[in-house]
Amino acid sequence: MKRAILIHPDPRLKKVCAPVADISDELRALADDMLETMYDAPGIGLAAPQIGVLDRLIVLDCVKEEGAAARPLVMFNPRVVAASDETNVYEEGCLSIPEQYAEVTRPKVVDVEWIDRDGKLQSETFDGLWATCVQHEIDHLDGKLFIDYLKPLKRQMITRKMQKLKRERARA
Ligand code: K1U
Ligand code: ZN
Repeated sequence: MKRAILIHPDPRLKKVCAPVADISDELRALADDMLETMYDAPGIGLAAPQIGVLDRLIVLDCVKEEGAAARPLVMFNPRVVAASDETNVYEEGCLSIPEQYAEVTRPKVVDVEWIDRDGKLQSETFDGLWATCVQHEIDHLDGKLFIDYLKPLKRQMITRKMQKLKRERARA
C-alpha cells in the first residue's frame, strides 16, 4: 500500500527514531509499503519518519541505469560504522522537500551495518550515490534534513517555500 509522504516542516521529521527490537511480519509489510511509496514517488530512498512512522527503518535503491536490475535494500537499525576522510559533493533532493535541491558535502565512502528483513546482521561498503543516499536516509532517523547542512538564510528560504506549498495543497 502506498503511503502519504510528510512535507517539511513537520514535527515528526525532527524526531530521533527508536530502534526496532524484533523484525515482525508487520515491520516487513511496512518496509514493502515504503518501497512501493519510494518507487512511485519516484525516489532513490525513503525513511520511515517520512511516512510518519518513528522507527529506525530505511529503504533505498540507487540503480538508475535504464534496463538495469533493481536493487531494493531494506535496512532496520542502520548505522555508519566507518566513514572516509575523502568527501563527495552531491546535489541532494528530498521527497519531503519537493523540487528543492542543494549541494551537500558528505564522506565519499561509508561502511554501514544493518539488520535485514530476515533479522540477519548485514554490512556493506557504499560509495558514490549509494553512500550519499544511505547517509541522507540515516540522517532522517536522527531528525536531520539535508537543508540542515545549508546556511540559515537558504534553509529559511526553502522552509518558507514548503510552508506555502503546504498551504496551497491544503486549499486544493
Ligand atoms: O529521502 C528522500 O527524501 C529520498 C531522496 C533521496 C536522496 C536523493 C538525492 C540524494 C540523496 C538522497 C530522493 O530520492 S529525492 C528524488 C531523487 O533523487 C530521484 C528521483 C528519481 C530518479 C532519480 C533520483
Ligand atoms: Zn529525504
